[in-house]
Amino acid sequence: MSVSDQNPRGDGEGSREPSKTAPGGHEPGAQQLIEGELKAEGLRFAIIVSRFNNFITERLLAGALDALNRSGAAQGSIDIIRIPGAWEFPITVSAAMARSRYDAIICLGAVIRGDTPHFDYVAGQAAAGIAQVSLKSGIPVAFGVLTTNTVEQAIDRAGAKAGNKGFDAAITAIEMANLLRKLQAQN
Ligand code: INI
Repeated sequence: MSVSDQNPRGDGEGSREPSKTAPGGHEPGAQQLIEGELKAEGLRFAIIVSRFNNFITERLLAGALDALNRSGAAQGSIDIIRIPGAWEFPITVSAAMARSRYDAIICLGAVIRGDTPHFDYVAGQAAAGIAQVSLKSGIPVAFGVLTTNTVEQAIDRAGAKAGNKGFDAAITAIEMANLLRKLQAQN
């Protein structure tokens, strides 16, 4: 049941007024719920995965593929693009978008803090650059790039104690691709 089907008590029972339904399927003045389904059928994805800290990023990739396959992604609908490190995400996302082939892009990487300020430059520029190209193109980009203080924290987020952020990023990509399709179709 969508929010627009519910009465003010939110239980879907009683008090629903008949015959005021607008052509779009919702009552005039009522709230309309717009959200993306978690179904990957008919969608095409690029997964961009960095080799740096690959003992972590390969686990993120396994999680992302698991999520896409379990959500119904078709064979041949997923391209895997490998890059050296997180710094290379923005330019690669931009080039992938230029192919006009993908409904969503998933970035998977691991930036782990060391003894120098290198971490801050790499993590900061990767995040800012990815956000910038995504906003410009209108294609959703899921940020599955770990930024952690320790290797243990990265392991926890790559399939151990704290789930798998690659899986989570792929689910987000599916939802956002479906949501943007819907919003664009309603224009
Ligand atoms: N790249 C990462 O993906 N993670 C890191 O933790 C990292 N550190 O710490 O240096 C890293 N550096 C490499 C960088 O992304 C570029 O590939 C490199 O500077 C070449 O442009």
